[in-house]
Amino acid sequence: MQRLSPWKCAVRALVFGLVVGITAAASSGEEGKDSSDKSAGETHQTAKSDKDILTTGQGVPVSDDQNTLRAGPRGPALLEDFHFREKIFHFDHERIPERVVHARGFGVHGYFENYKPLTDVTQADLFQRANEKTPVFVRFSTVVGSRGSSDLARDVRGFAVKFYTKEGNWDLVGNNMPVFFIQDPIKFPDMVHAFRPEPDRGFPQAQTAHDNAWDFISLTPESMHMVMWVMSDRAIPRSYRFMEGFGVHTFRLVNAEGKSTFVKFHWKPKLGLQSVVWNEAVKINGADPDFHRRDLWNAIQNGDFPEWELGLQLFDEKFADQFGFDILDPTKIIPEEEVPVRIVGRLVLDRCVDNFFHETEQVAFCTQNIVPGLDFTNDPLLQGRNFSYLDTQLKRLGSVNFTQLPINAAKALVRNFQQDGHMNFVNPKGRVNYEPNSWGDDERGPRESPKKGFRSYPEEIQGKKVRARSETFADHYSQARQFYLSQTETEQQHIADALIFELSKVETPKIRERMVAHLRNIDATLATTVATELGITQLPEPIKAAKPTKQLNASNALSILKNGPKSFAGRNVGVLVADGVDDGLIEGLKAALKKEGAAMTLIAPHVGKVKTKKGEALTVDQKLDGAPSVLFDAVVLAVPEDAVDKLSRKPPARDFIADALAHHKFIGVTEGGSQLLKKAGGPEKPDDGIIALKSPEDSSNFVSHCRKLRYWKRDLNK
Ligand code: HDE
Repeated sequence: MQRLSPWKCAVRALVFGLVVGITAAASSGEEGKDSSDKSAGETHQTAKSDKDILTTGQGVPVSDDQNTLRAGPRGPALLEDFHFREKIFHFDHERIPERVVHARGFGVHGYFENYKPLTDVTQADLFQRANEKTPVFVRFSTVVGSRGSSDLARDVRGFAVKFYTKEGNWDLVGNNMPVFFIQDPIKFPDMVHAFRPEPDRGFPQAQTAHDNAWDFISLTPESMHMVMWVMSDRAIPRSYRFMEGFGVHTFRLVNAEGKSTFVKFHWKPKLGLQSVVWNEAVKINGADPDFHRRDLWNAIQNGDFPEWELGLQLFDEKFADQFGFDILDPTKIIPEEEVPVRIVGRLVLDRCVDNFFHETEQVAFCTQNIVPGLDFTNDPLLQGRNFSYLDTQLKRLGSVNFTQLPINAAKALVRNFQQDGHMNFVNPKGRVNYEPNSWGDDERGPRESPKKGFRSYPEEIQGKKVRARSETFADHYSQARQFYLSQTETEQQHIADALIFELSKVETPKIRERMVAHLRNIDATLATTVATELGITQLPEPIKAAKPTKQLNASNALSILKNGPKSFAGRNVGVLVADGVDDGLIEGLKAALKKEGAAMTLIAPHVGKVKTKKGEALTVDQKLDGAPSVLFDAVVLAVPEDAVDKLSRKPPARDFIADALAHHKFIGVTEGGSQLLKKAGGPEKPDDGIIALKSPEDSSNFVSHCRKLRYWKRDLNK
């Protein structure tokens, strides 16, 4: 190849540049129109007016965003292509570190409405006036999986709420379970390491069904209560809209007189609680890994704004002193039967983000963000979190000025002498950047306010400096047993099944046995069931407990199924149709579901339209292959008789039915639907969860059955 001198190179580049430039200008088509008349046929979309001209980061108008600058159409790229270099440079730096836990999340906007003044217990501004609305941003999340993992992992869900109050931001960074695995924050890194993919192999992703997780758990007796929650259906919610939220720790409320009241925070979903079954969760993860975020997005876009009520469990020192467990221990609840939940307001989520990264990814929750009228307690976990969250945000967002990002910025006025640092967007005026100072009123800047400013509750503290855990934290089994015994039989079976599944994935026999040894301290039947299914013939001795298991009263509030919803609102029915579908039935179902506040999705062997019995064209929402029954709360087989034979030979149709049966769903059937059900392996004699739809009027009967959500009595062995 011919070598050129630098001078010749430059001239050549210039000439080529000119030639390319001229050719581009000559064939650039009409401004404001799309064209593909360039030599290689690529699409060029040009600006209609000055306002929509594409620019570089420096605001320089761009003439061609499809081609890099080269020495000749087939020649090497030119380094001087500042537009290309800037674009790629920016792209290369698009990612910020994902959260070390709770990486996968979904955030939305809304408001909190306070029902009545709570001046008796707190001076927090947002609770002072009836019906006052405070803007909020809420981020739901899973814990263990990475940002790209799937929504239906068996896991705790984060329920983090940022209240933009008039007296500053308050972050209530909670979970959908009221307890936690550990009692001391020093164990958090070990716990998370053990739960995350194993370090040598980098899997399994987003699950605890592996040796490291259960090794850690089985060596951590304090985690047993939380293990019962995580093995329960709470860990596989149907969607964010159907789960509770908890602040977990005991906090303090402080009123204007300085009186403190202990509080535990609860979020109660207005649509009621609902979970899926494990086999369903596994399949949803494949069919729609974004099931939870899509659900929330759809609900908000359709104007069905999900709501929760905020409840407070309020109690004083006297109660704390006589309660059977330490109120500072985050592995314990206070049963609602002992301290009732006082409902004080509602949370309404009514707006999706404009941009996922800017809002959901960049939101920075910190447990240390509290406002006057609230305070911490000495729950060790809470104290540890107060350090961790601020620290982690600096790592993720890269600057101490993350508080200035729109999603994190307080809506209250922010005035102080903090300055500079990476990416500071505040441009302060004047010469004063310290206090005290003796400058005049106009220049002196902000001053402290003993009256309005945040004051810590003056709790009396004394003690020796020790590394020790309080002996009042030592009962690790009583509430685990209470949780288990408070469940229905179906829910207890699910807990056993989950333990069996998870431990069956553990390769090391002694870890499995150690877990069974813990279960013996919780419930004898549970321990035996799990042991049998794991092939453990000789039950291990129970783990030596620091405190013996107490027999506590069952708490019905702990069961999902005992607190089933009163309505089917917010749910979705998958209706399988084919050419020749009955027009009246579809109308009947649509009306009945609309009245209930539920949705309907029409599914057919193909997308586009099907022809109804009356010859109308009915628009289909989903193709059968992409809409398995696991994505719906109940299903209807509305197929005409002449479609049965062909459909029954299609594997997706057979799976649709087999799964609906296996997951205890209510199934509405037309005559054709009933034949299809049998051909696909359904029971000869329909059970009470299979509802005949002989005429459109039967639709409301079907919907009233659906309110029970699942037909748990279905015997799957038949
Ligand atoms: Fe977190 N946790 N956590 N956690 N946590 C984080 O902060 C931590 C704990 C919770 O949507 C991190 O911003 C420690 C309990 C939620 O952005 C990190 C301990 C509860 C979210 C962190 C706990 C939670 C986080 C990672 C034990 C329920 C997601 C990224 C002492 C009450 C917030 C981040 C969001 C996130 C630390 C235990 C809830 C590393 C050290 C208990 C909902 O700071």
